[in-house]
Amino acid sequence: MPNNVVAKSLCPYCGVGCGLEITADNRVRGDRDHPSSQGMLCVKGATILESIDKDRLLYPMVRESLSEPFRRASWDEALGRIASRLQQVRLSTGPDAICMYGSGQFTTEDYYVAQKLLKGCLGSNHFDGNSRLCMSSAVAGYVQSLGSDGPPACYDDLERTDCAFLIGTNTAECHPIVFNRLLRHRRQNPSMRLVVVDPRATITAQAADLHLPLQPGTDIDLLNGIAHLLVGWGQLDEDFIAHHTTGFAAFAETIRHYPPEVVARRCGITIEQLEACARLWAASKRVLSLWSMGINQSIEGTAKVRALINLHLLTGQIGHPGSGPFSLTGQPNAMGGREAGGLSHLLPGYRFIADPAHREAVEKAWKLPTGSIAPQPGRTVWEMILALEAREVEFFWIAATNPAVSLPDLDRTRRALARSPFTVYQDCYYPTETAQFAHILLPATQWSEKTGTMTNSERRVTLSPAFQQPVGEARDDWQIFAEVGRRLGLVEQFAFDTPASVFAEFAALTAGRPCEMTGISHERLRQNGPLQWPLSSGSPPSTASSRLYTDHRFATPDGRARFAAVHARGLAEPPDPDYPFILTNGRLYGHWHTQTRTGRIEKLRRLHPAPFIEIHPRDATQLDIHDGDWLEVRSRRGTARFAARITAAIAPGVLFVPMHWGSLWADEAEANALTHSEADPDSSQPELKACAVQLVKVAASAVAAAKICAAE
Ligand SMILES: Nc1nc2c(c(=O)[nH]1)N[C@H]1C(S)=C(S)[C@@H](COP(=O)(O)OP(=O)(O)OC[C@H]3O[C@@H](n4cnc5c(=O)[nH]c(N)nc54)[C@H](O)[C@@H]3O)O[C@H]1N2
Ligand SMILES: Nc1nc2c(c(=O)[nH]1)N[C@H]1C(S)=C(S)[C@@H](COP(=O)(O)OP(=O)(O)OC[C@H]3O[C@@H](n4cnc5c(=O)[nH]c(N)nc54)[C@H](O)[C@@H]3O)O[C@H]1N2
Ligand code: SF4
Ligand SMILES: [Mo]
Repeated sequence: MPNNVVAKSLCPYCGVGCGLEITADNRVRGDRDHPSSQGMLCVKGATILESIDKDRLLYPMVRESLSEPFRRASWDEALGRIASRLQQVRLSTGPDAICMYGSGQFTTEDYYVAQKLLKGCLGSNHFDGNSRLCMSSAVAGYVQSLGSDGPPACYDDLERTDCAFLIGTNTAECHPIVFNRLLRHRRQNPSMRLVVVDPRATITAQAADLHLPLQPGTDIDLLNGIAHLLVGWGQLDEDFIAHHTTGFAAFAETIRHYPPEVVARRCGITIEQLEACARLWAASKRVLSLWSMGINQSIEGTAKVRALINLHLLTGQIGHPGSGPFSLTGQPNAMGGREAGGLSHLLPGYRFIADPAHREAVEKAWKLPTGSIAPQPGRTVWEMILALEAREVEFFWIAATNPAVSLPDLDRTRRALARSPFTVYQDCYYPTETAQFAHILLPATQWSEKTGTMTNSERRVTLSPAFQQPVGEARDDWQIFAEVGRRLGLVEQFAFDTPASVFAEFAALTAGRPCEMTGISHERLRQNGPLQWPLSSGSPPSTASSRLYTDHRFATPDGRARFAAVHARGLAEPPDPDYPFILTNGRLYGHWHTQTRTGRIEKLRRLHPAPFIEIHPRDATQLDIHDGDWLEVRSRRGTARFAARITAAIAPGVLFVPMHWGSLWADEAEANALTHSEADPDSSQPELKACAVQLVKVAASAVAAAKICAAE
């Protein structure tokens, strides 16, 4: 370690997973030795330390009902209340009344102990993570097409591709270091091409060689349309299709229905744009496709992912350097969450609750009697909201996520949260919007104060060590879960003394699984630096990048990847005469989600001082809207107000608002006051990216009056 560096760590924001160095004078800089980021860093990683000591939740707080103020409590009292309530609910109503909602901002160790507590000890599979809102369509798409979850590509491929196909990702703002690596590669290899498919001319799209500004929700039309052209031109890898895939005939029949004129019309692009895009797929030896929420957050998210993977199977572009489908993971440890079984249908080691052999293997490892893990998958987070409405939940535990801002249809969400008879909320900051729905607040340590591992998008595990003292009485999430397990009587099962021992037990459970990590331990990570899975205990730790399926044997029972025959269904809530606009939403470079950290950093607040709504000049002229005018946006579920930003970067008929401003940070500017909860049938991921809205111009004085009323 360089001598002025006190710790090497990992950025706790996005799934790029940049390596950080903390210097003796308490600054953060990029770690040049980290293979994923090679010393680079964006503004969020660079400023992270400034948020650590602001507005922290310092000690446990309790209250009997939501109408009372909180009072400070000891850990002993808070944990005692939790354990006795859990015991009481378990013995009276049963484990189905117990739910936990966690997060891709947990470490793998936190996730693992939470699974053991809920699914093992309490017999409740009702653990879901906010990855349900984020990566679950990618997970379902990988499983259905390739036989297992797990992104097949690696960041090295960013520098080996001939054509990067970016669809539904604003990589420049949301995965900046991935984007930097792509741009650097293109500077050195001017023949490399960058294609961006996004209804908005984002910063990412502005850098593209070809931007397809498609109508929201028409990705499957586009992807099937590209396949239609490739097949028509004979641009397919027949050998690969014959030996390594199934389902080609049904796929070929489906894409017959996507001729260019139909596709171009539906997508709102020209036939020339479509053909130019298909020609790039045909001409490039190595196409790497990157995607994120524009694909996943859709009622057909899984089918979109599969339609994209189809193109890779059609052209044999997978398992080679520089090519393959590559989901950009949102949160820093959504990957680790999937590995540890952190969704309501999963168990650790990429196992499934529905599979009896998988349940048995985990029960054995957990030294629990056969049948301890319930056979039915648990509730997804939206099903938890519905169960709260129906008063079926008697114990609700929320940790490391802020659902009173980030779940869809907030009016309904908040009413459901308010119905919970007992909610524990475990976070680092106070206040957050969700705290008002809690009966018990537990202060959690966060990045810099706790040791744990996270896995980034390229399957690389990095150790994030504690290098400073926890603030107040905060405790690590995994420790809190383990202590509750011990109080419930499972002393042996929860006898972990260090995060390294938690990781060791988890890694043992990955033996022989696609995400094998038996060759990874805290000690090896300390000695060797970040390591990619799969890595078995017999293999030497290697820092070389790895990809999956290099032998073209896939994780399906017959070893073949599966083509999907999927038709486009469009948006759940298309525009109509009453609600004529499509509202989409997303992220800004400097802010992170609900601003719990970034809203407390001066530099980032100055970078993005206020929410706004983007509207095309044509629509603005029609409605006599000028830059800065206040607009009320109404959907069937709620309203919000934003200052207009007129820009041709958005398609006519489409509007964009940032997702970052919850009720703590602005008056009535919540994207999710407007969104709906319709979700993908396979992944249960809600279509957060699109809903139908109407626009009403409001006088500035009306906005000011509303603000005064709200303040009173
Ligand atoms: N700065 C910053 N970076 C982040 C985060 C953050 O909060 N702030 N969060 C992290 C997390 S958890 C995530 S999940 C990722 C998200 O990363 P991204 O998915 O890149 O971010 P978003 O802005 O949510 O949405 C991406 C794009 O989808 C487009 N889109 C909308 N509808 C459609 C459609 O129907 N089709 C297509 N093709 N595109 C569409 C939007 O116009 C938008 O530009 O970012 C991660 N990185
Ligand atoms: N409209 C709309 N809504 C969206 C999206 C969208 O694109 N549009 N995107 C969705 C997606 S992809 C995501 S990922 C979600 C994100 O939504 P959330 O998960 O609600 O957002 P965050 O603000 O990241 O909340 C994380 C919380 O965890 C806390 N925290 C950080 N570290 C720790 C820790 O170590 N322990 C504990 N206990 N707490 C910790 C932080 O203080 C913060 O309060 O939003 C979803 N909602
Ligand atoms: S790109 Fe992502 S991981 Fe890297 S510094 Fe920025 S927020 Fe952190
Ligand atoms: Mo996400």
